Amino acid sequence: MTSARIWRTVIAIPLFLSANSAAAEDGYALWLRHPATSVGQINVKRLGDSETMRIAEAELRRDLAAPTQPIVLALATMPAVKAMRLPFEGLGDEGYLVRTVAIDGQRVTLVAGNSDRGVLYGTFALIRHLATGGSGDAIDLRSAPKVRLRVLNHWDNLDESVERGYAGQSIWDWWTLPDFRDPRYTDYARANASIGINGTVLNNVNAKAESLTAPYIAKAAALADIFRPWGIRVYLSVKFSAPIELGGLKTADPRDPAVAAWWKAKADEIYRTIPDFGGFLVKANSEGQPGPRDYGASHADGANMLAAAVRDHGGIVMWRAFVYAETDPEDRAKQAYTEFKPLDGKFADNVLVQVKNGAIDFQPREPFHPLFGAMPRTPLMIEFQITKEYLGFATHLAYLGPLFTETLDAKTGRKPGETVADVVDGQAEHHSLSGMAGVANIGRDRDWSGSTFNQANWYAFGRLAWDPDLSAEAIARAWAKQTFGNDPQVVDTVTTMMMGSREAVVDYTGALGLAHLVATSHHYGPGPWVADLARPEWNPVYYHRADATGIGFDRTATGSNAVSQYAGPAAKAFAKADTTPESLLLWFHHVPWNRRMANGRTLWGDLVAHYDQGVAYVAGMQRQWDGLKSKIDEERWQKTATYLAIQNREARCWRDASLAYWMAVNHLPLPAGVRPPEHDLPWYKAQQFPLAPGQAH
Ligand code: GCV
Repeated sequence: MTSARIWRTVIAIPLFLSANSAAAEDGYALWLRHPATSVGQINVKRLGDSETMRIAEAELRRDLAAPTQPIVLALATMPAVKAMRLPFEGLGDEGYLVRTVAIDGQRVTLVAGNSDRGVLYGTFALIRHLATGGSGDAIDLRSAPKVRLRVLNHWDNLDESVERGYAGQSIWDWWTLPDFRDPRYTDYARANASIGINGTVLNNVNAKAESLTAPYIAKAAALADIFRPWGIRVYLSVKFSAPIELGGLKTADPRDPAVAAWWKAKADEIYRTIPDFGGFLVKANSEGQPGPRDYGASHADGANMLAAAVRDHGGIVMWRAFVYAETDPEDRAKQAYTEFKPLDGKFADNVLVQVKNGAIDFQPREPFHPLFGAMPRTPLMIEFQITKEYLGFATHLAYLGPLFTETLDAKTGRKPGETVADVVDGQAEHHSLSGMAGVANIGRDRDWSGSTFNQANWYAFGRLAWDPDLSAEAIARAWAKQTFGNDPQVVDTVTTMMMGSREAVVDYTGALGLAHLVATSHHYGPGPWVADLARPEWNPVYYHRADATGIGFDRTATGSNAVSQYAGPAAKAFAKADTTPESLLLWFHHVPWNRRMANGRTLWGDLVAHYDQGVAYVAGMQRQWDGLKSKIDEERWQKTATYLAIQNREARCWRDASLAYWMAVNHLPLPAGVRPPEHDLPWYKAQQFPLAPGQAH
C-alpha cells in the first residue's frame, strides 16, 4: 500500500463516553481511566492485522482524548514505514517507537515496533504520554525493555484464597474455569500490558500438585488464551513431589530417570494445551516444601531436570533461592548464599535463580541480597513483594517505589559501579535471560489491590521491570497523573505523600535496621517480644537480640559473619558499625543503647525519635489528603481517608507497643517530652488477631 493510499483510508471514528463513567471512579479503571468528557473525533489507522494490533487500535479509541494529530499503527517491516528509515534497531521484539512523522505532507503520530507487541506497548506509552500532560505534537518516544521476563507471581491457592493477599479472594475463579471467562481476566491482561508485564505465574509457590492435573491445565490454558494477544505468557508453580503425588512414583529424586521422564511427559502435556507456556517456578526445600535436598541432590540437579523437560518447547525454570532449613543453626540471612553460591555456573541455560531483594523476607528495609554480587555465571531474577505482608497489608499507604529502587540502585561491590539492576537486567555478565518477579497484590476487590494507593505499587513494579533505571519519584508522579488527573496541586501532594510513605512504615515499625518484629503467623501488628516459636528464626527476638545493654544482630566476624558474603567495598563498609549506613546499623551490628548517632542522639533516643517521626508522617498524610477533598472523586477520596485513619491508629499502636517492650528490656526512660505508650506491655501482648487476612493454609 502506498503512503498516499494509507492516508486516504484513515477514518474518523467518534469516541463515545463509557456509559458508566461515574462508576469508573471506584478504582476499577486503575491508571487507565477514560477521558472525562466527550472528545469528538479520533483518527486511527491500523496497518496490518492481528488480534494484538486490533487491541492496540481499540485502546486508542477507548483511552485517548482527541489527539492533536492522527495516529498510524504499523509494523517496522511495512514498506511505508521502512521507507522512513527510522531507528528500529535495538528495539527487539517488544520495543516501540512513537514519533511524529509526515505522511503525504500531513503530520501523523506513528506508533510502530518490530512486532505487534511492540506496537501495543507503544500504544500504551502514547496513552501515558498524553495522559500525563505530554504534548500531542512533535512526539518522540523510543524504548525497549531492559529486562526480558517481567512477571507477576500470584500466591493464589486453588481454593481461591491468596497467601499474603489483602485484596479479597483470588481473581482466578478456578471453579468456573475454563468455561466461564470472566471479562475481568481481559481487564487484568490489559492493565499488565499497559505497564509492560509479560508473564504471570498463576498459582502459589506453596504449590499443590493438583495444579498439574489435566483439569487444571485446561483452566490455565483458558487464561493463557485470554492473555496471549496482550503479550502475556502463563507459568505455573510446581510442587517438587508431584511425580509421587500424581504419578505414583516412589521418589521425586531428580537424578532418577523415571522422575525426569514423568516431568518431560507432563511438560509435553502442558505444551500441547498451552503452546507458548512460559515454564515453571519452584520453591524447594524451604518452609516445608519438598525438593532435591530430600534426596541428597542439589538445587541445580532439581532445576536442571525440570529445565530439560521444558527446553525443547522454549520454556524456562525460575528456581527460588529463598531457602532456609530448621536443621541449620546458621544465621538465616546466610543460608541461601551458602547453598547457592557453590552452584554458580552449574545451572542449565534455561534456568534463572530467583532471589528475594533481601536475605530474610521482604522486610520494610533490608540490605540487598549478597547473592547479587556472588553468582556472575547465573542469570539472577530479583523477586519483590508488591503485596504488603510486612508493610501494613492493604490499609497502610506505603509506596514501594523507593524500596524497589533502593535495592536496584545498590552497589554490589563486585565490580566498580556495578548495581543490582545491572545484574538483574543481565548487562553485568551479558546474560540473555533476565527477569524481575513481583508477588502480586491483586485480588477480587473492586479496586483490584485493596486500595487506590496499592495500585501504585503494581504500577511501579511493572514500570521498573521494563526499565530498572527509572526513578521512583518519576513513576509516582506519572501514576498520580494517570490515576487522579493533571491538577498540579493533586499531583504534587500525592507524589509528596507517596515518596516518604515507605520510610514512615520503617520508622513506626522499627528503624535503624531492625527487622521481623511482627506478630506470629499472620504478621499483622507488632510482636517484638515473641520468643516461644519452635524454630529460632521464626521469633522476633532472634532478629533484634535486645538486652539490657544493647540491641542488634552481630553479623560481623565476631558474630555470624554474614558480612563476609558481600563483595569488596560492600563487605568492608558493613563490617564496621561506623561505616554501615545508620539505616542498616542493627541489621549488621549489636551496639549499646547509648551509642552516639550522627545526629548527636543516643541510639535509644534516635530509635524513639524514628517511631515518633513515622507516626507524625501518617498524621501529615491525613492533613494533605484532607486538603484534596474537593479535588478527588468521593469514593476514592473517602476510602483513602478511612484507611489513613486506620493507619494512624495502627502506627501509634506499633510505636507504643514497641516502646513499651524496649523499655522493659533496656530499663531506660523515654527522652524528655516524649509521650509514653498508651497501655502497658501486657495489654499489647494480649492483643490477638487470629483471623487477620492472608494467612497461609
Ligand atoms: C509463599 C514468607 C511468607 C510466606 C511465603 C514465603 C515465600 O515466609 O510469610 O507466606 O510463602 O515467604 O516467599 O515462600
